[in-house]
Amino acid sequence: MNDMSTLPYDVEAIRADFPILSELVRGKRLVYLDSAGSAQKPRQVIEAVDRVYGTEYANVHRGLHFMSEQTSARYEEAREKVRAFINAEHEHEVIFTKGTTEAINLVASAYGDANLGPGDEILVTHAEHHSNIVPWQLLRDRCGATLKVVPVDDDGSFKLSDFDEMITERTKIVAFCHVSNVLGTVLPVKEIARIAHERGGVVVIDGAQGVVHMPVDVQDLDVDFYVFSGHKLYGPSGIGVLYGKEALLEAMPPYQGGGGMINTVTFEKTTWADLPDKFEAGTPPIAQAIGLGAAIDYLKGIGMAAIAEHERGLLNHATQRLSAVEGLNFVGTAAGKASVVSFTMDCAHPHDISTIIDQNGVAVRAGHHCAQPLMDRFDLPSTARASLGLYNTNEDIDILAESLEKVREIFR
Ligand code: C6P
Repeated sequence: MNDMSTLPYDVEAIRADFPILSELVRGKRLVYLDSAGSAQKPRQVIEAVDRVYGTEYANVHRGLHFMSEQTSARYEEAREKVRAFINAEHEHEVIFTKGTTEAINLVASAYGDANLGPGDEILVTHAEHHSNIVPWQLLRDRCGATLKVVPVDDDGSFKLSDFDEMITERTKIVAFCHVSNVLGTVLPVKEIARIAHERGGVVVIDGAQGVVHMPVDVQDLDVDFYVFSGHKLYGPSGIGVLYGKEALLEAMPPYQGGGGMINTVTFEKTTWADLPDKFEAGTPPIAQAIGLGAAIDYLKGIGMAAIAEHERGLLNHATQRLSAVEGLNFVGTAAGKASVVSFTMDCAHPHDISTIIDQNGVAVRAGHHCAQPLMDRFDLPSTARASLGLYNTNEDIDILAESLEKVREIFR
């Protein structure tokens, strides 16, 4: 992906682009630390979606009238923006889905059902989100394969040597997160793909928390599938991306049947449309895709490398400030982690932490983060999680730390 910005990082100017950040919560400044749950939207995205509905809306690829042609062009432009953003080789390797969850289910069904059988293995890590566990369990139960789990260490790090030991010639699918939504651990995707390919496995990367924090180049990583959600990438909800290598997508049967994905239909036989339409049955999320394109334009204007650097600074500050809070324990401290900070406190349950600091306008997520096996691994029912995004500041972190001190006072 080619970043366009050469300007210094101006977080106040960025914050001014996000209308919601000037909303007050219980009379206090909103300190939004739940971007891993869903990120806020800049006005450029909000206006792009508004423009679709206000000036150029019709169904796509179905009409020969002006509005349909306009909307279809904008929709396909969004696909090209996604292609460039992740450096896919071809536009038709970008399939629009509802989100990460649907994209993984698509691969598990369309690729998995056609290629896996009894005795084959699917490898996931212990740090996966339920979206990257349950679809593979469903596949396992349909086809008789085995689901194997690569461990994570006590500090949340992932050891390539563990993976290397567990992968076998029977491993057909390696389905790992790029970045853990709980631990912030960044997995060495390029090395994982190299090892998996040596053994004949196909690599599916859940990039929901990866693509938001760093530049992603799917050709350089050499992954077979890479999936992510628009709403975590400062774009609309209801839109996601499945990137897949052309040859794999070509060979896969459709995931869903319906309008738009066919070439010809008779009651006897249906033939499929070419990529990407074969995997986009029904009216797609049109305004959402165009909004995602606007989010990508916005991110390119800032630069993903610059965002990564800003977030590194935030993570350092958060690590330092929160370490000083008595009785606070970090969950996930792997080297090189992304700006996702999970923690517990010895004096209070994560739900109490979240409820109390919410009184100060501080939004964090508390719970199992849709990663129950990982909570079991750490023997925890839940954690509190502050996830830092491109618009956060050191002041946000200071307010979080002060609010946690109040939690300590209340529960001491
Ligand atoms: N994690 C979180 O608070 P969807 O819901 O399809 O957009 O994304 C699912 C998903 C898949 N993988 C990872 C690594 C994720 O973090 C998520 C979503 C949110 O952590 C909501 S549960």
